[in-house]
Amino acid sequence: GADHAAMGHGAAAGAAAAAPMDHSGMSMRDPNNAPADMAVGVGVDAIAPAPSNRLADRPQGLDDVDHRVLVYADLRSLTPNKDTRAPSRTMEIHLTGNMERFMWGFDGRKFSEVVEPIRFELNERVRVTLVNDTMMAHPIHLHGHFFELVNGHDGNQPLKHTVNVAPGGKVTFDLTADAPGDWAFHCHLLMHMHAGMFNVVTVRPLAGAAS
Ligand SMILES: [Cu+2]
Repeated sequence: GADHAAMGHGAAAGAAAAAPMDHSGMSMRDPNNAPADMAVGVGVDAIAPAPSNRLADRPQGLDDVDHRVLVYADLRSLTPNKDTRAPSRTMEIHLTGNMERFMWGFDGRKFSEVVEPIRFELNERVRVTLVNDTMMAHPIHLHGHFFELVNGHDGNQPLKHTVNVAPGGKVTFDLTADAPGDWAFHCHLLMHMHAGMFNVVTVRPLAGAAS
């Protein structure tokens, strides 16, 4: 029920105008809330104005149940995290879509429009934040690696290869890019992946340092 209500609202907002406004006349996709290289075009019907960390929130469909619900903030790794280096770089990736047109992508682009993969240096330690600008949850999956969810359990951050990002939410993970090669990175709702919410993560030694 909640999903359909949210989707209906998104479709209505997207149909209202080329540059959708909310009921108070504010732009629903202010580029100031997006990374500079994000494509804010027809593939983006909204940009979250104030994305929040929702790792302690119950997921959709379990918000009203009267039993205890396990949430991401509860999870701790059994063994201490192996890579204790602080991230040397941060990156923000937006999960974007246009509900009415069933367009999905990262940073406003579907995979067929993407010209650059997401690049990591081999063994680089990076902090990646996923921002969900849409009104649906997206389980985002990276092949080849386990990343650590930044959920408050410093040193025992849970290891994941997929994380469900709540609507209007953001999730941060620390990644040690220790698997050289080209890896799929995509929403695990496969119709979203097929519609374009997909990119390649490329892990390479520094140029000139390759053996
Ligand atoms: Cu998705």
